[in-house]
Amino acid sequence: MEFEAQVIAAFGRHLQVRDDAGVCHEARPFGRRMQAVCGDRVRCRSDAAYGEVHAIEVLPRTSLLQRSTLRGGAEPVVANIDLLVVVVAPQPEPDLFVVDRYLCAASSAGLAGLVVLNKSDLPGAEPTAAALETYRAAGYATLTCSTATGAGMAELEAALNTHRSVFVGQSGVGKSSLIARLVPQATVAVGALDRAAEGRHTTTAARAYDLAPSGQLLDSPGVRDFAPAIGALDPRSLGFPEVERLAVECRFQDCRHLREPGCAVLAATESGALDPRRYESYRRLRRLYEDLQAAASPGGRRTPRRGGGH
Ligand SMILES: Nc1nc2c(ncn2[C@@H]2O[C@H](COP(=O)(O)OP(=O)(O)O)[C@@H](O)[C@H]2O)c(=O)[nH]1
Ligand SMILES: [Mg+2]
Ligand SMILES: [Zn+2]
Repeated sequence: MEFEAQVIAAFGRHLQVRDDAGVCHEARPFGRRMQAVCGDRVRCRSDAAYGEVHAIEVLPRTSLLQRSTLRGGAEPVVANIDLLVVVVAPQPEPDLFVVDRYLCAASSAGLAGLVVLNKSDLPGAEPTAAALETYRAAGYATLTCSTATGAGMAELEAALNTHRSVFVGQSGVGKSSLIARLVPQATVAVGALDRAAEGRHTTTAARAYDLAPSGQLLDSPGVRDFAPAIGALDPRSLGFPEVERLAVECRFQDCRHLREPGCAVLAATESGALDPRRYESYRRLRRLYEDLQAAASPGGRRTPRRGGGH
């Protein structure tokens, strides 16, 4: 028998799918090349004789968040979402370069980006709030909340409840705590280290939670290092909205905004109109982008600089 279902959890090649009647099944992708991720809609075949369900086809995706492999290839992370929520907190200390890269991956996938500062109850929340201001100026939605005090939780819920969102961010920022508050019936492990998935090359594990009235939240494990898939990035801006806005004024159409004459991005950095840390982040991603392009091309270098200069 064949049926369609949504992948609601993916642990490598172990899938949990939910059919349109709401029944969940354990399933395995059929064949080595079939790669289904959380959020995917899949066509399944169940073999009554063996009690096994196979996902045999991934149905067309409305969106796909992808990351880069060390060789410059693209690896799917989650599918069919419309909003990427990057969670940061005063503790653990935010790595804003990783936040930037997630947001670049979001824009290359056509997703809106929301930056959430959680743990606003902790001292040290103010400097992080200043960083949020930079994201707001760039054009992203931002929000401050605390799962400990409940501050900002109603606003967060309102921002999410009609979207299909993915939560990303460093391990320990409170993604699972946020989900536990937003989806009270969910069982999530708060404080659990996402150790198995922290490396770039380990299996991606993600899980979907329903959110009333029509939203869905996808939890994804924390990663220390995230690079957007380079093939999907806009070569002109790499997904930085400020750079995209400025680049139309650059003298050269193919300006890389590094040291070209007549570069509007460099001019804006010098005048202070463009945040220097965001520009530095652009520069690092540009270097990683070019390294990975070289690595991915035939005869290319095999080991690009990791993390683009971390
Ligand atoms: N002070 C404070 N601690 C929080 C808050 N939200 C989560 N935590 C704590 O931060 C730790 C990591 O939370 P968790 O949800 O597992 O983070 P995840 O790794 O991003 O899923 C846990 O000890 C939580 O209790 C908050 O708003 N304020
Ligand atoms: Mg977690
Ligand atoms: Zn330029």
